[in-house]
Amino acid sequence: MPLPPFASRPPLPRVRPWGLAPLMLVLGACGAQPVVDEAPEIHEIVVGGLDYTFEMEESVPPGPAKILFENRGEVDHEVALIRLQPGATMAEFAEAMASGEDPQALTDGIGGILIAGPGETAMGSLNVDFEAGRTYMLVCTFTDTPEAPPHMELGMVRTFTVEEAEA
Ligand SMILES: [Cu+2]
Repeated sequence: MPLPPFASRPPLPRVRPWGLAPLMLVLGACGAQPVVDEAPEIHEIVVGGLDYTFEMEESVPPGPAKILFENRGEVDHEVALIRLQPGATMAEFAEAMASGEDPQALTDGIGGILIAGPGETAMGSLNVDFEAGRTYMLVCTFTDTPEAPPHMELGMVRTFTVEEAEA
């Protein structure tokens, strides 16, 4: 069966009152992970996007993980994975965003972005190596109309922690 032409897909309405461009600048801080001989177990994490919240575990084990994104809502959603600086909080991040300040100083790398339409699972996945004891943040910056507040202001922002490494 031939695939439908890509152009037939209606464009996703997407308005970003603030871009993730500043956060992209910290991409380089993520660093490459060394290749090891023994393949470690990859923890699969499914993030659910609802109108307007994220569903996932409160904490995850350290080490390699694969993140999938399921949109369980009725509007388009994204999930951006951001690692916070040690000690930085989601509240500080939200405050910086709201006041128009650059929140980059509070972040320590972005793991990528997944996008999914209503009822869909994002085509790709994020492969990350979770650092023990760190706090990561999920955020959706989409808005439903140009006048509407970004989803993060409606509740689509949350953090989760990575468990300490086993002694
Ligand atoms: Cu959203």
